[in-house]
Amino acid sequence: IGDWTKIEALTNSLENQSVLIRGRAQAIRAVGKKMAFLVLRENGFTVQCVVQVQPNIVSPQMVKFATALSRESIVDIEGVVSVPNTAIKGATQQVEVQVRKLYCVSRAVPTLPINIEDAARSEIEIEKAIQAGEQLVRVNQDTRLNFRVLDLRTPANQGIFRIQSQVGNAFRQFLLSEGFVEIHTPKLIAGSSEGGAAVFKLDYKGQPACLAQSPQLHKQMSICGDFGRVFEIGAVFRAEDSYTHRHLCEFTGLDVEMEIKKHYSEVMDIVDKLFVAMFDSLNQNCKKDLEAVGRQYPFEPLKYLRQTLRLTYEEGVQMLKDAGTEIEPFGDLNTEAERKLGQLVLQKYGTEFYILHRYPLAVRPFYTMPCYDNQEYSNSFDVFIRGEEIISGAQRIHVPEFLEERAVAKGIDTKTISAYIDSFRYGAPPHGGFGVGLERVVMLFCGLNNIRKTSLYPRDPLRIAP
Ligand code: AMO
Repeated sequence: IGDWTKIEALTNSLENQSVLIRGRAQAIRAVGKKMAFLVLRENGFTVQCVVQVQPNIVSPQMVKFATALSRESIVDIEGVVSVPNTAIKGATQQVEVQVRKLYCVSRAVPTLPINIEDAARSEIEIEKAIQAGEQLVRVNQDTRLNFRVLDLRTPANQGIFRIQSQVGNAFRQFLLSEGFVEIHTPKLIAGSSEGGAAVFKLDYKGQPACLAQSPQLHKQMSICGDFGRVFEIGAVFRAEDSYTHRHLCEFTGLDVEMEIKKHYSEVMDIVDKLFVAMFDSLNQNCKKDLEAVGRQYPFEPLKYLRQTLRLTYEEGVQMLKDAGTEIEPFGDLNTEAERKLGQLVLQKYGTEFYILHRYPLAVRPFYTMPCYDNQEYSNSFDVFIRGEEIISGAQRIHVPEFLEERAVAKGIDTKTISAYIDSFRYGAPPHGGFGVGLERVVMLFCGLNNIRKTSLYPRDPLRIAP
């Protein structure tokens, strides 16, 4: 047995050569008793394999065995590459493999809860198939998520999670190159880190505790521990009762915290450079994955500028007002207003990625630094892709007495965060940071309509399995 060849690498240049391949049986078709076609799939690439009776090489039993294989079984094949005269439909590779040996490595059950080919079709393809009178099962989201292991095998899902991997990779690479240190903060903590009630409570050996709503407290404390610039990629837990397209009960947070010399714009500078580098790297390194996603869920590439647009909250509210949408000057933007502003920004500035800063203080968490010139506003920002929030960030209050005062004003039990507040009593540099939702970045970059598509095994108020 020689080296393994990837199905992706099966091209004309290998004509007449022996190859050894492994893949899943995507489709099996018998032609009488002497011949069968087997389409094998590996990483989204497919090849047609021909099992044909040949004296001393392929027996009628082997053809029978191939015909009886169940879809999605894993099969090893040794065979010879041939180039047919006509184009091959239903396979990505335009060569065939004439099978000499065939082994079933792992057998799938005969009836699958999801047909992968049906699950991989776009809405347009489904409509066409229905019009053509084809029998097909529309696979709904719940069924996909219930049988996620099968659903993940579609080319679009393979693409989505490779893109997700590249987002994390680009985030890490960029920050390391800018002198940030990767940290790992505890997920079991004594109290809420964001204020508010959306925490999963648990019993920690007799003490009340909860799952961290963010690494907020400990990433700031790490700045007090003199790391200067830190980041984390980790799980974030929110017990929100949100049944929306963009909320999960557990998501992956990409968090940053850094010392500031003069102004919170230093933090926005990092957001700007980081995301332009990330989008560039996705467009360069994930071309095939983006195409695979786009084939099932068509989308336009994200429009972004080389230098990210920054608007103040006041400017955003004014744009909305000018377009006839009334907004509370010191309230928050609701989803509809955010989307509307996204459209207005695209029309005026030609970008779908921008920063909105100087939010009203009243709508930001207790640890947010008010603006020096007007205490009704704060040194904070949100960042949007296609009119939806992907990042919140701010300069933090580093004066312990003031921090405590703000926490009390927001109704927070300061006993549960006393170690956090105390860490500012030993000298604390001015600092700021931001938190990004990984699943939201992938969802919005790819123009997808639901965050469950970009979470490997999503957790929402109704789902904790698989
Ligand atoms: P915030 O609560 O805005 O800020 O969260 C930061 C980012 O995380 C994502 N996000 C979510 N994603 C999926 N499901 C949810 N339920 C959910 N909630 C939030 C969003 C959001 O922009 N500590 C601050 C960040 C900071 O200031 O550093 C925080 O957690 O993309």
